[in-house]
Amino acid sequence: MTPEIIAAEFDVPGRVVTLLSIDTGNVNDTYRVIKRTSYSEGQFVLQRINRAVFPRPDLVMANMKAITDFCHLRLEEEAERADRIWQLPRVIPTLDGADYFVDEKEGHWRALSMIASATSHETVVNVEHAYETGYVLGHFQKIISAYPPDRLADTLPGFHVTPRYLKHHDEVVHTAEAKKRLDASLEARRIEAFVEERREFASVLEDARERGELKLRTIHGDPKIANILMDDITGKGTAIIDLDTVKPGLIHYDFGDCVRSACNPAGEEAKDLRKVFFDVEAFSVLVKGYLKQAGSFLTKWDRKYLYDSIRLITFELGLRFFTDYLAGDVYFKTRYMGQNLNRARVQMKLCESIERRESIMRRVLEGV
Ligand code: GN1
Ligand code: MG
Repeated sequence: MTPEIIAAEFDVPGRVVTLLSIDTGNVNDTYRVIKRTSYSEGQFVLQRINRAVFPRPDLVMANMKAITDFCHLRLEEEAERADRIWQLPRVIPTLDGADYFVDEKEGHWRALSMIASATSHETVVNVEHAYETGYVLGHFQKIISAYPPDRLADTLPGFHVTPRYLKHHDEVVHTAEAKKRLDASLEARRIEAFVEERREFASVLEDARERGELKLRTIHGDPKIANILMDDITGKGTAIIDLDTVKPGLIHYDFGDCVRSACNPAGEEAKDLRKVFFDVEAFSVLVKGYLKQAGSFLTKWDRKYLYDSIRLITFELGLRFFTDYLAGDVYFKTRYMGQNLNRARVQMKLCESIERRESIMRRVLEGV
């Protein structure tokens, strides 16, 4: 079945005009679908869930449906008092009323409503954008933290549990493929040494969780800057998208991921490493926006680990890209040979930059 035929299986009026591929995601296949009737046009997002990453797409969809229904109710309730119109994609049912469509090859497809007149950016474009990025994350966390995490399935066991990525790395590094790639590249060996030097640090959040200092909550899982949409008309944040990793986790995974992606002006795919650094100015503004919303629910312990979460999630993503490179590029989609190694280099450079700014970053986190 072609994506065009699958698009017609969802409950949106009209005929399919075209499908435009959106290739910014690293995991799922995503399309923008345009449908027309004789009097109007409707657009939505069509995605094939990556089965190699999400072995149980049915549970991903159950989580997504539960959390979006919950959030839509809350957003409606607060609409009168809100300073803006908050939006969140809705799961569009199939013509049979299901939350997803299964094709003849067991591919799982879903349709999501499109947030119109809003833009996603890979990097921070100005001060207001940095503030709004933190504000949107804090607002979303505030809403979903009221949703009991034990009602959600764990769709990706070990997701953001850094010691598990380290263990996986340790298995992969001994394979023939990894040895070949390490032998061939000085850069890969340099990253390998970088990982070794930070082994101890990898368990900082999980140790705090085991000690009971940090608790599992409902989290987004992937709140990188590109998943936070800015309203084209007002310039304010309006929605957070990409909800397939909503599940139980630590809010620190989200904070760290949002900050590492927003405070690297060169972006995740940078090729010139000299342009990669941690932008403390964007960071201090983002933190202001974040705390405006999140200040009310963060505990003393939550605050204590905010700095570590930024360093850790940056390191973790570097490690994930690097391990995938060593494994032969089996998890993240790539467009050129060596892309995962390059992505790893970017995150590790950023991690180094974060480490060098630790004291000022801690002051920013305490001072607001
Ligand atoms: C992946 O596909 P995308 O871009 O939404 C990944 C995230 C990474 C991100 C880095 C399920 O997300 O964890 O932070 O790439 N998602 C999964 O860009 O592994
Ligand atoms: Mg994602």
